[in-house]
Amino acid sequence: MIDIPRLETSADRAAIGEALDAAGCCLIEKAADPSVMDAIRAEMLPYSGKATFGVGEFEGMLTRRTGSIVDRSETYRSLAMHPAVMAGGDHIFAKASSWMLSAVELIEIFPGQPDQMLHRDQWKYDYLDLPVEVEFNGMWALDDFTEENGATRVIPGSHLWGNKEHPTSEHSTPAEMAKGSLLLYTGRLYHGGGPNQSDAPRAGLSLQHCLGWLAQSEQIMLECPPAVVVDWPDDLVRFIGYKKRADALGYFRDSEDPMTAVHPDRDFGRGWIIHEET
Ligand SMILES: O=C(O)CCC(=O)C(=O)O
Ligand SMILES: [Fe+2]
Repeated sequence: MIDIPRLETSADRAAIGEALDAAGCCLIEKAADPSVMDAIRAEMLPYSGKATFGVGEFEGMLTRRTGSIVDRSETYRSLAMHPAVMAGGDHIFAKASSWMLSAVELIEIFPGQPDQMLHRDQWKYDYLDLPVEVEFNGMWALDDFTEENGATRVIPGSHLWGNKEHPTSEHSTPAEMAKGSLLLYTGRLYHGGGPNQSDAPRAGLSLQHCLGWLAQSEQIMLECPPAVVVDWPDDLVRFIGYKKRADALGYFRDSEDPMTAVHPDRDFGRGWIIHEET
């Protein structure tokens, strides 16, 4: 097994692309200040405190998942388009018309939670052995991630495998990282939450991004309707889905741009052809 490529925050876009091609994952050490992680956690506390444990083994009966992060956490919004995320997504989806945010989830693995089945996130799009990457995901460490507290386990290089491999935990390695670090990985990489054998929960902010022509995992646009996003930067609003996703895909009303729903007084043009991100 190859090692997880570990990059400095100063790594350029090409280095991130090369690491993802080679390993299907990479880790950006201390990509954000730990205080930013604490702020996200504090903003989510009123909601995570009320969230319940998973109902199935995959979700984790001792794992708490809290969503709707984009509207609930202003601090996350400032991080959503982090340069490393954009570099990775632009590289993985280089041939696509567009890509976008698909889901953001606070995942807290509590003590006693056993390891999660190793899986490929893109199995959500049916159990197809897709020949291309259709998802690009990540995990912000809201705590220090250690093998003991359930650091996400990955199999570097497994993005090139097929669906028939049935890897077990021994084939994987824990993505140990300091608070504020960012693990990036593709939709075909085998990975899973690690077992928490410590005495405190492990919190991570799980990110998912997908090709523009796929359904988002989370109904982000229902959570963030036009009245909620009206004062947000245009690039963020587009990133969560208010955009034409490809030619003739994702238009609003009479071939209008979905941004018209947010800003009826502005002119975003009409027509099916998209001119951005092609
Ligand atoms: O919490 C983790 O470390 C990973 C969780 C995960 O991969 C998933 O739920 O799809
Ligand atoms: Fe996963």
